[in-house]
Amino acid sequence: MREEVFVGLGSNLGNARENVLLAAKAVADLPGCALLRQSSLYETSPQDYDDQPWFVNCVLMLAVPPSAPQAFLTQLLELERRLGRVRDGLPRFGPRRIDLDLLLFGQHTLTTPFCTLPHPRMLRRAFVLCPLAEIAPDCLIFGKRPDAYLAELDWHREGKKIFQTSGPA
Ligand code: PH2
Ligand code: MG
Ligand code: MG
Repeated sequence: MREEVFVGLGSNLGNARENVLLAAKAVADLPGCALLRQSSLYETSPQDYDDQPWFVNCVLMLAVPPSAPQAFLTQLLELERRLGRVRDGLPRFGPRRIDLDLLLFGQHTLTTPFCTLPHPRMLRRAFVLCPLAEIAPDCLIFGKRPDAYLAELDWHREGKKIFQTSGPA
C-alpha cells in the first residue's frame, strides 16, 4: 500500500521555470517515491502579497511509501533548503526561489502547527487547483472535485497563464 500524495511547487526568484523543473525531479527522486503525474508549468499572478514577480507553479502526483505525513513534509522542507530556499528576513507569502507545499497526503486530515492537511490555503488558490484539475480532475477534497472549488473563485486563464484577484491572506 502506498499513499497518493500531491505536492505544489512554486518559484518567482531567479530562473523560475528551471527552479520548478529541478525541484520536481528532486521530489520524484526522494527515496521510495514514484512520480505518477506532473502538471504543466503555469505562470500565475502573485497571491496574498502583491508586490512581487509572477510565479511559475505546478503540481505533482506521487506514490509515496506509507509514513507519517510530517516525515514526508520534513523531507520536502529539507529539499527546499538544498535547492537554495532562504526564509530568514523575507516576508511571509513573499518572493522565493523554491516553495514545496504538501497539498494532500492520501486521505489524511491533520491540524498541527507544523502540518495541516489538506493544505489550508489550497482551496482558494487557482494556481494550485488548476494544475491539480489538469492531472487529477476526479480527486475529491472534502467530497468535492478541484473544478467545483475553482468555480467559487474570481480567476481566469489565458493558455497557461492564471490570473486571480488577490484575496485576504
Ligand atoms: N505562493 C505563496 C504566496 N503567493 N502566488 C502564486 N501565484 N504562486 C505561489 O506559489 C504563491 C503565491 C506562498 O507560498
Ligand atoms: Mg506555498
Ligand atoms: Mg511552503
